[in-house]
Amino acid sequence: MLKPLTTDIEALKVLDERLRWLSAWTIHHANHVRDNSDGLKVGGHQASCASMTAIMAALYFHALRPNDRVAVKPHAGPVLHAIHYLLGSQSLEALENFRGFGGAQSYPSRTKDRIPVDFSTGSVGLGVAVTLFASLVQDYLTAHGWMDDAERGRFVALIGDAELDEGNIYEAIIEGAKHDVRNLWWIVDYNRQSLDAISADRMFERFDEIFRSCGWRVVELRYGKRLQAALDADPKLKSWFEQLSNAELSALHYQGGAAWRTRIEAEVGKAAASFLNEHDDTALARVFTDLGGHCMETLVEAFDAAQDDVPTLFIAWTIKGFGLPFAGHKDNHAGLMNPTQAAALRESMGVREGHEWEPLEGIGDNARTGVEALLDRSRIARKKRSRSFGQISVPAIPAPAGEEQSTQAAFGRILLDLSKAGGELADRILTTSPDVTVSTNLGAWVNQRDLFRRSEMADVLAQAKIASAQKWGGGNKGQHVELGIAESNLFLMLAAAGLSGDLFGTRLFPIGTLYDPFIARGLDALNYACYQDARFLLVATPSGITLGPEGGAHQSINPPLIALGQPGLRHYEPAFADELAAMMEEAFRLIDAPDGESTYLRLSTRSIRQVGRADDSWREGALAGGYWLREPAPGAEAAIVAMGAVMPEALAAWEELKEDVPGLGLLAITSPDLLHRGWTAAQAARWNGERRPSHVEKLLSALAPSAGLVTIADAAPASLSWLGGVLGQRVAPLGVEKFGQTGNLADLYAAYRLDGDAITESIAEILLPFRM
Ligand SMILES: Cc1ncc(C[n+]2csc(CCOP(=O)(O)OP(=O)(O)O)c2C)c(N)n1
Ligand SMILES: [Mg+2]
Repeated sequence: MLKPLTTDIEALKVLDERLRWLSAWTIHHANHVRDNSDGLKVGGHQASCASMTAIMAALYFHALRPNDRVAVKPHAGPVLHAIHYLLGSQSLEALENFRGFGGAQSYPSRTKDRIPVDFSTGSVGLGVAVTLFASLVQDYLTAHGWMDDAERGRFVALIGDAELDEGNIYEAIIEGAKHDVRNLWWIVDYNRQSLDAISADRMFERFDEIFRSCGWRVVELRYGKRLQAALDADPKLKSWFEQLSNAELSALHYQGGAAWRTRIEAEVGKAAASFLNEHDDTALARVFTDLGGHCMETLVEAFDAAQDDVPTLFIAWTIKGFGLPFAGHKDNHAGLMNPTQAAALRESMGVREGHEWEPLEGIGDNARTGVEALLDRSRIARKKRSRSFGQISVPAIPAPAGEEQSTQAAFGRILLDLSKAGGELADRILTTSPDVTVSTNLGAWVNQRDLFRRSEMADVLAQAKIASAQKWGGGNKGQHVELGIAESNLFLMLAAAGLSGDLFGTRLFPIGTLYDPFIARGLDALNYACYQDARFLLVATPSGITLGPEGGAHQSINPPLIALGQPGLRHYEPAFADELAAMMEEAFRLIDAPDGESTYLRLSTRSIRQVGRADDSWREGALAGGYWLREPAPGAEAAIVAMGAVMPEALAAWEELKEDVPGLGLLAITSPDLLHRGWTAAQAARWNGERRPSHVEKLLSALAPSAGLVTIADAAPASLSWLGGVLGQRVAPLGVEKFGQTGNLADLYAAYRLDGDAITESIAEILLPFRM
């Protein structure tokens, strides 16, 4: 690597200041200049931006290479926008509309911002950890021959120090150590302040130890060059400085030079006399604010020195609000400069009033040439990378044969068949599971396709001739990433693998499995994956109280409701193996389609008798959310509406009641999520004059307007009870509302009213008004 010229360092310093100005001004403009019609506070984080501008200038205008990807600390979003504004890839209009509708987003967004954003951020901790899994995906793609070494990059996370309290970071680095992850730079903006308060003292020593023990190199950038020189020259001053608590440091940074002088005079005394004589108050403040994260020479040196692929944690000491009037103040997290303070900052930066947005306004000719040259040379991507879809043609997926099957077993069988048949889709599938590979029926697939490991892994037990159904060998062609039990890691892995087409140009078909109740364990990471439009297939099994003897701690009740409210994730809940095959085919198609999404399959271990099919007419309805498994007579007064594993009870009840309740229908629901979406979309379309009934409206209009529906699902009854609202039909909802207990299915279904008796009683109740 070429040593940076002195002029580059000077130019980087100018850019640091410019980023501080532009980020502060963008936020100020949104809060104090732009019209505010509703009186809501617009907000933004000037202090959080100011503490990172030197780090980001050194990174974006010096250290980053074209293939590097960055997750930016959410509240430093305006700095990222300012960088792209200086590079010509962000528009003035978007900055003027920061936090406004269609403007630059408050927190960097892959999908909504017009600039290239590698990873969306917002929920702290997740943006950090996802870079680790993205690096693992890069290793996977390289090992599988889909990526050249020359295309490989480094994964950088810019982290707030309080973000280090998020547990998901540690779950990730533990997993990373197992997989020998590399090419990671995590840079902590160690300003020792969080949102509420000043951080706990000396916590960073703990962080230091934790990271080192996971195989990371830790580089502490505590002092800038000037501060280092001053402290080296005066050991007493140094030991005094180093024992200051985080709170004392913050207070002194806020109070400034005179306060430093008073404290030093009182506490170091004569030993520091010559140092104090040589520095007036302004110079004192300048020396003590020269922390590593604000010193360009220190940053550039540290980045240049870390050229191998060892994962590296940089702890860069900074001051929150550096260079702004509330620097170091403990309440500055959401602090905004007032117009007088903003004008003073503008003047100190040499920016004329009315010229606030001019990128290089007030930068003198000498410096300007160097700055322009550096901007020209910046190697980061200026344009959004195009997304890559439609790479694979998804083959028809046949249903596994078998009179009696569970959807979970059918899932394992379908994957095994796919693997045996071979082909492009099978080769692009990456499976992953947090220690439930075997119990979610991925075992046969793994036996065929092996574990992914960067170095060959022998199946020691097989070599020792110990009989086992699981053959767990692995190597760099393996396709299964086995994770430890940390569901948050599963979703971050799915997020990273689900973005492989966008990040690396090669789309993978990631499949993650876990037990349905533990979706809640990683829910924010799942939401995070969907927010970035990562594409994957999530298979959750077993589910509901149908897992019987496993008991209440493993029974899931509300995931269908979670899915109903989760954008970017389509819920399917099949009852039969042929439905499942159709849904998996659709899920693969959706992974690779521009207007696609991710899919969540809620499966069961209950083996049930499969239904005979006269033809394929059920298929379209099953993929749209539901179909009549037993057609109602036109204008029928009642229907049983059932989803998933309780279909045998619904079918049996239908047989029993069909004589007494003429025309009784049985509606199989395969996706309340899709039905609900279709319903609201049709309503919205009607406002635009388009009259097209939704699938659910068409299904239910086969019944009388006054018909009664008995809904039943092994889930919260609200998953289906809303169906009554579509056409105003009455509903008797059956489902699970209390934590379950252990038991066999007959006992459990009777206790929780999921059996035939409950359906019969509910039908009677719902028809009663007409019988009276
Ligand atoms: C999961 C989550 N919890 C809470 C928040 C609200 N929040 C935003 S920033 C922040 C703390 C910021 O402190 P730090 O990480 O040190 O960043 P700084 O602004 O000091 O650079 C909090 C609690 C969030 N964005 N995400
Ligand atoms: Mg902080």
